[in-house]
Parts: sequence; structure tokens; C-alpha cells
Amino acid sequence: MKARFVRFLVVFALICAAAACGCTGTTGSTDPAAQAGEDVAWNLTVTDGTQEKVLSFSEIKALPAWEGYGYAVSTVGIKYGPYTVKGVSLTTLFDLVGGFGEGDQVGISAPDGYYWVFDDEQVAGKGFVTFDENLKEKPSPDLTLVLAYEFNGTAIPDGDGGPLRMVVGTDEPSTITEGSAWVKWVDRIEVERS
Ligand SMILES: Nc1nc2c(c(=O)[nH]1)N[C@H]1C(S)=C(S)[C@@H](COP(=O)(O)O)O[C@H]1N2
Ligand SMILES: [Mo]
Repeated sequence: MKARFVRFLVVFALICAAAACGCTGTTGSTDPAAQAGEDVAWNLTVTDGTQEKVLSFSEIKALPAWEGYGYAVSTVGIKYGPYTVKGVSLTTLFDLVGGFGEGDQVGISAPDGYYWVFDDEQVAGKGFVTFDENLKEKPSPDLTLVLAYEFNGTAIPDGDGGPLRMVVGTDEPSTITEGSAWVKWVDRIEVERS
């Protein structure tokens, strides 16, 4: 009787261990993204009002990637970066809903209610205010609007606006852009047709 109870306890302990193992995500999944720990639960809606695409985090990572730099300044003058940035350019996302035309605008929004609009000039990489490292305004190089999922080679933490954050991207690390355009926690991108 006693031996059977001990055996029961051992089996019970093994079941618990197996369950705990499952909780850490090391068993069961055949999705390569999930096995690599990239199965972030986040959906992005891209729409132009008529067509709508909902993309999972791993679907976004499977799109052609943009890589470059991002360096921002907040309204109170705190600098963030420069970061190496990896993500998807807005232009790539627009292609999923019929492109982006002259006079169109795009609204980027997040679950906290933050909403930022870029016009067609900005989508083309022009018309931004940019600064040098001393926060002196300087002429803008061509910029790229990027929906970023990595800063400095790692996933963007929630506190930094991850998993998806807008970045005004540059090809070199020394151009600073305004942080207000760097929408955190992006979950919706809406093209407003002219
Ligand atoms: N979703 C969301 N994104 C946002 C904001 C916000 O309030 N909500 N604030 C913006 C502003 S005004 C600035 S200056 C930067 C601040 O970035 P930080 O929170 O990483 O300091 O985020 C921008 N992105
Ligand atoms: Mo800001």
C-alpha cells in the first residue's frame, strides 16, 4: 500500500514536470517561428477602407525587411538611439492594400488611442524636421517610414513601444528625428485615399 502511494507521488510529480515544461514552450509546437520564440501575440490591421489585411507578427517578419538606423528625440529633449533598426517599410505594407497614391495620407494608431498622420510627401521620405547630434536643425536626408520589430538586433520591449513601433528611418546613424512620429504599440495602419 505504502509503495503504491510513493509510486503515485512519483508519477504525479512527473506529470507536473511535463506540464511545467509545456508552459515554457519547449514542447508541442511545429511552427518554426514559435519554436524560435517569435510567436508574439500581436495582430496588425492594414486597410484602405475597402480592402483590409490582418497580419500576425510572424507574417510581418516574413515580408521583405528594411534595415537601417533610427535616432529620435522626445519633446523634452531626451535622445533615444541611435539604434540599428529592422522592420518593414510602410510602402511594402501599402502594396497589400492596393498601394499609396499622390495626395493619400496614412494614419498610424495604437491601443492607447495615440494617432499620427503622415502625408504623401513624408511617405516619400521628405518634409521631416531633422537634427544633428547637438539637436541643431539640419537639412533632411531621404528618410524611410518603417514599422520596426527589432532595435539593435533584438525584439522591441513593450516599454519601448514593442512589438511594433513606427520609426523614421535613416541610412546613417547621425540623423535625429522627432519622437512624436515614433508611434508605439502600432496595431492599425489606415490609408486615407484622396
Ligand atoms: N502609442 C503611443 N506612441 C507614442 C506616444 C504615445 O503617447 N502613445 N508618444 C509619442 C511621443 S510624443 C514621443 S516623444 C515618443 C516618446 O517615446 P518614449 O515613450 O519611448 O519616451 O513616443 C511617441 N509615440
Ligand atoms: Mo513627445
